[in-house]
Amino acid sequence: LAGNALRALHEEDYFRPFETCDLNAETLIHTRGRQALPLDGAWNFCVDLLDTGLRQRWYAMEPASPEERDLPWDYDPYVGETVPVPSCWQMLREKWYFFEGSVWYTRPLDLTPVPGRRYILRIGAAQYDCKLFVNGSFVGNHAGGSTPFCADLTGHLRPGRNWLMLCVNNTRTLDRVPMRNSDWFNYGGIYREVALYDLPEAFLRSMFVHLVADGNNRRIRIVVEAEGLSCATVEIPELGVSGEIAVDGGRGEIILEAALELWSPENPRLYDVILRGGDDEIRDRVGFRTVVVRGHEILLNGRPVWLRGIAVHEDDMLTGKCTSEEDLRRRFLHARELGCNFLRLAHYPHHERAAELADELGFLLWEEIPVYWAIDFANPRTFEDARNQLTELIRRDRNRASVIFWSVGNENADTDARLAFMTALASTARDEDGTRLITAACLVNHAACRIEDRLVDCLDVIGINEYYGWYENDFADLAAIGRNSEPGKPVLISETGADADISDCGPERGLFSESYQAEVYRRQLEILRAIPWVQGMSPWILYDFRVERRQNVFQRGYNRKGLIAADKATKKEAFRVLSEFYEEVARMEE
Ligand code: GCB
Repeated sequence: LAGNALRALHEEDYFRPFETCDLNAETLIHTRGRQALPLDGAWNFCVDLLDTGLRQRWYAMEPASPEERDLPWDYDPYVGETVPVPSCWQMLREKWYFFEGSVWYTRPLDLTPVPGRRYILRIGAAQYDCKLFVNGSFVGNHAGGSTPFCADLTGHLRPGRNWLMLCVNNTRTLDRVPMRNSDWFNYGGIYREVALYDLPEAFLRSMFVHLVADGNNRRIRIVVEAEGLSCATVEIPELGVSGEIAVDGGRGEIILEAALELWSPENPRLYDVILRGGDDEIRDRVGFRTVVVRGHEILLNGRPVWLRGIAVHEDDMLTGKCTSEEDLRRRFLHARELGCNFLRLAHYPHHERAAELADELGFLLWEEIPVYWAIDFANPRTFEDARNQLTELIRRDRNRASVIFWSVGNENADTDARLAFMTALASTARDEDGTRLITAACLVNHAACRIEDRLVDCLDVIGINEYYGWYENDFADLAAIGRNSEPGKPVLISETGADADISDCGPERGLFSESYQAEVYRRQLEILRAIPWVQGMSPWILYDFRVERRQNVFQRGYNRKGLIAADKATKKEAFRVLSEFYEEVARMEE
C-alpha cells in the first residue's frame, strides 16, 4: 500500500524536507503597476488534519480518472470539493469551524511558458505555513500568516496544463509567531489574492521611495533593486522630474529634487512614480511626508500631531480574516465618523489595500507583526520567522505615506531573551527603513504605577496597553502612572477599553453592559487628557471580533470591546463618548 511503501523512519522525516523557509522577504517582488494573471476562484480542496498528504505524497500524484488509479490514495487532488480563493476555510462549512491543521489547495494553470520570460507566483497571504508544489515537485515553503510571498515558477512550468498544489497549515505551535495563545481567531487558508506575474528575464525587483527628512521637503530618494539590469529611469510626471539610476550589484539609488505638495491627513496628496528598466516597468502611487519625534511630541511634516486613533482587527462575522474593498472602506468611514486621524492595525499585517486606502483617504497607521505575548523568544528559528515577517511587511508597505509606525511586539514579559529578540527586531526595522518610527506595546508596573520596560530604550514611541476600569480596578493608579513616569518620549495609549454586550443577552448595568463601557471611556479620557506625554491613543477596538477563548455568557466566542458590534453597524454608547473627545482635541489643534 502507498502508506507502507512510503513509511519514514521518524515521523519528522516526512515534514523536514519541506521546512526550507526559502520563500521569504528575499524572493518578494514589487507588483504594483504590473499586469497580473489572477488565480483566484475555485480551487480543489481537502482538509488534511493528520498530514496524510505529505506522507502519501499527494503532490506527486498524476492527474488521472479514479478508475485509472492503481493505488488507494486517501484523497484525490484532482476531483471533488472546491472552495473559493481567497477565503478562510473554517467559515465555509460549520463542521470545519474549530479545526486547525493542514489543508490542500489544487488548481490547473494553463499556459505556454515563453523562453526568456520569468513566471512569478505571488500569494497575498496564507495562514500560517504554506508548502508549494508545481507539477509534482516541491518549490518551497513560506512561514508567517499575514505577509505576501513570491515563488519563481519558471523552471517548473511545462507547455499546456500545469498543476499548482499548496499545503497550508494553520496549527498553532509554541515556536510560531504568534504562538499557541492569542486573543483572536485562528483563521486558516489562502485568504488573500493569488496571481501570476510574467516578467522579462532582466527585471525590476523593488523600489523604495521617500522624502528626505532634511527640513527642506524637496528631496525625494528612490532606491531600486533590479536583476540583470545596469540602469533604470524614474519619473514623477506630475512633478515634471525624472532621472537615470545606475544599478550596480543589483542596487542603485538617486535623489530627485522637486517643489512638491506634502501628504498629510488633511491633504492626502499622492503622486505616480514610474520606474523603467530594460523591458520592465513598475509603478506606485506615493505621498511625501516626514515623521520624527521631538521630546514627547510626534511631528508630522514638522508640526506636532496628536493621534486620535482606534485599533482594529481584520475580522468579519461572515468571512473571517478575508477582507474586501467594501469592508475596508466601511472601516475608514467609521473611523472618520469617530473623528480619527489614526488607526492601529492590530496584531499582524492587514491586507495591503488597507494602507493604500489610508494613503488615499488621509489616515495615519500603526502596522505590526504578531510578536504577541509569550512567544518563544529564546528560539533562533522563531526569531528568524519574526524577522522575516517584519521585513516582508516593510518591503510591502514602505511606500505608504500613511504608515508612520512599525511595531515590533505587544505585551511581552521583560526577560533577557525578549529584550535581545525585540531589540534586534527594532534594528531590523531601522535597517530596512530609516524613515519611520519604531514602537511596541510595552509594559507598565502596576504595583509601582509607572511605565517600566527595558525595551523602551530602543523605541522612538512607547505604546502602553492599559485597562483601568476593566482588568485593573483603580483609576487613581492610572493618574499615578501619569505622575510617576518620565518616559522622555511620546507615549501612545495603544489599548484601553471594556467589553459591552449589546445583544438581548447583555446586562443592563455593571461589567459587560453598554453603560459601564461608556463610563470606563469617560473616566479614562478624563485622566489621560491631563498627562502631557500622552500623544495619542488607539482604544481597543472598533468592532467586536471573534475569538475561541472567550466563551462566557456575554462573550459567546467574541471579544466585545468594540465600539461597534460585530455586525459592523450597531454603535455602542462609548462610540459617542470617544467621538466627542476627539472632536474637542481636533478643535483645540485648529
Ligand atoms: C490586550 C491585547 C489584545 C486583547 C485585549 C483584551 O491587551 O493586546 O489583543 O484582545 O487586551 O481584550 O483583553
